[in-house]
Amino acid sequence: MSDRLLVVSNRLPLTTRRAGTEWRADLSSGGLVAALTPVMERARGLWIGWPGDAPSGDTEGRDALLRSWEQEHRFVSVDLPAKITRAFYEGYSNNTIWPLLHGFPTLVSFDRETWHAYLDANERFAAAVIERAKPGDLVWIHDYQLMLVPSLLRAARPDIRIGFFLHVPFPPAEVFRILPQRDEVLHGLLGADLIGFQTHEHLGAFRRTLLQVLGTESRMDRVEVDGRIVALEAHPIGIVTDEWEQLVTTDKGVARRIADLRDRHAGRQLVLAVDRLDYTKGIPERLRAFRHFLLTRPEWRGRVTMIQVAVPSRERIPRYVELRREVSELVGELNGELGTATWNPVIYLRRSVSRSELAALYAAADVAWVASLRDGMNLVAKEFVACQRDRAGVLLLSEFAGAAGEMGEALRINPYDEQGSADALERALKMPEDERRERQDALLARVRRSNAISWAEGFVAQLRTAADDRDLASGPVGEPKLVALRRAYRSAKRRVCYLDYDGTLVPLASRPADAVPSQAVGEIVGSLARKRGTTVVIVSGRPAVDLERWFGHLPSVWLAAEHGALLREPGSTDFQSLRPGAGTEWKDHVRPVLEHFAARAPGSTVEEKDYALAWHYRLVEPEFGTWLSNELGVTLDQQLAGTELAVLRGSKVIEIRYAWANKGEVVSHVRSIGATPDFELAIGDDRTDEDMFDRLPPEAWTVHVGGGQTRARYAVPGPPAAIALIAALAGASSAAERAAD
Ligand code: GDG
Repeated sequence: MSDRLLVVSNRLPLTTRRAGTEWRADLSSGGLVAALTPVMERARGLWIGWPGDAPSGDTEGRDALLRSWEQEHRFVSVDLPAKITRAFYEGYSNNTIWPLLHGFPTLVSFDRETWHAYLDANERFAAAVIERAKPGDLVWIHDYQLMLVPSLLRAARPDIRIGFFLHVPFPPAEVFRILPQRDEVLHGLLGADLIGFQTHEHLGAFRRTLLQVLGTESRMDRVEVDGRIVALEAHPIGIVTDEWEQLVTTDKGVARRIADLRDRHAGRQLVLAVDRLDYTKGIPERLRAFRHFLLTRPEWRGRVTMIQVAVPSRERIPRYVELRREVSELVGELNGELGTATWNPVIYLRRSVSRSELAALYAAADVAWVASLRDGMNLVAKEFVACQRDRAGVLLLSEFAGAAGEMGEALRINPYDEQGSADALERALKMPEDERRERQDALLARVRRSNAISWAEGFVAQLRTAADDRDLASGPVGEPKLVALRRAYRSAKRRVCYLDYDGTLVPLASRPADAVPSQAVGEIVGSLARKRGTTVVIVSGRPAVDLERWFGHLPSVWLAAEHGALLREPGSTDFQSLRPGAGTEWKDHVRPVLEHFAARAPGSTVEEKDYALAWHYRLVEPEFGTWLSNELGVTLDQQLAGTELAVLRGSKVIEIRYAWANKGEVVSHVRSIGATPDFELAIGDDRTDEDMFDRLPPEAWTVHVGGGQTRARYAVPGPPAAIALIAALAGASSAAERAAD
């Protein structure tokens, strides 16, 4: 098995250009290149991406150049025909997905043609990987331009390991769902073994979107799709801290520039802003806040200068052209209005500066001001901290940048709040040195520790683990061997059998009232319960009255109703709450919501239990029912956030109950009483039964009933097989034959 790393990103870190009759290529030195180079070298990696131009006319020289880059630098070029490049890059990627993921729905353009170009380009990237990948290779796909590549690779090459990292934010579900191709894009991502996000907030938004759009439930760190586990992770990117620190400490040119900047601005504090010219970065908002600062605090005029570096970006998209004009106007007005013959409030550099110049600016500034309206991470914040080293400038950081989650010692601002931002700026400019130093030391230590190298190595290590574990929970689980099961049962002294009811002892029925146990089933469970040394626990979501009616007469059985909210011990005639004192007043708030949904969906009903409420929609037209159940689930999730209650999505039912009322708790409770059993069996058919399987030790006989995903060790096809299995233990063969009829 190969273990190489194939990095896939929209842009290769090189740019080709024609110089006279020759072709040349320049290597770009971004943070991603520096972060990935060490892991790429160790893993004998390849970098696959677009070189940034379109082949036209005589391409021989260019082809030869690209081939040589592939051999020397292991950069593989994916060529995109000119006719799709624009629609793919400026169209769907930057005019649809970018504003969508940054939460600017009004800027999202919807266009079938650009979607087709996106699909086409993603197929080309995937094809380049498919052609070169060897079995076992790790493929790491970067960012929003390539969200379909994971599933395209999964379909063609299940033998490789696929990771995806989203550098930009993931928006709230309400925003993402406006995308006409929302299902395709989500399924595209879910082809990966690992999906990484910058922050837990983005990860949480992705999970809520899966639920709301696809009806797919997930856990904090994983989602199960088509018999696989897709690992989910918040994995914030860092910078190559050493490089920046070295630039400011050892590079003579940088030292000269720093001295020069300080000299020229002697007697003034410098406030630095560095951004791509993008509407997500809050450039106009910051300029307006700076104006407000100078207008309301005239004593600062002449004593503080803002340097704004704005790198032009995506200039063929009208919104960016408009922004460029807006920023120029704002700067012009501000300087015209408040500047003097010897001082300009803003120095505006609308171009890219060299890395050394940037490092000098970071080092010379007193304050860096990050005003992003939305930002995946924001590396500028981290680069400033690295370059300041022991100088201890102050960072103003937008709470909407991913970096805010990690950089608690910065002064947090809401960039939409002019006055709040101006107050924070004044605080920064006046901050005493010991406070600045304390904040800077903590920030620097963290920026050094969570750096780009550890980020890249961590992601790759996580991808290896995720891919190794992806099939653990799935794979065809076989039926248990009855002979072995019986032998284990007989040789044990203390046995506990946990039996689910609906879908296990009786087939699922359209109306719960119709799912009554046959006499034969009653006999089988009865004879198992009467066996010496055997404890039977009926664990069901049903209300207590149902279990009481059907199994109440049996000796030595535990009855666990409402998923364990209510328990009846053997020998007792009363059900007790698993958590005495749990209230039920919440039902008065939730019931009207369920009734509202029941009124909208003919055929659906509300069921009231002692400690739970449920909305059943088995009889509702399937598509409408599923859609409505997603709506209800999301509404309730929001309403119940922070309470002890949980929303459970079952088979054609949404149930609200206490989070502690789950079948896993029943297992723990029964196991906490008496000696540890030497034989344990649990049989169940739905998601709630997985909690039992999880809580039992690995050697327990866990049996899933029916098809689909499970964490049980075994599976049987349906209730008749489940009953046959129980009968085999109970020695109730004649009843079993009747039950099968
Ligand atoms: C995306 C996400 C996420 C800027 N001006 C110059 C220059 N830069 C460099 C900076 C920094 C980078 O560009 C900008 O990175 P950001 O993180 O601030 O923002 P995006 O470009 O939008 O990046 C973002 C990032 O991906 C990584 O995951 O943090 O949230 O939007 O490194 O130094 N570099 C040079 N001259 C300049 O004038 N040489």
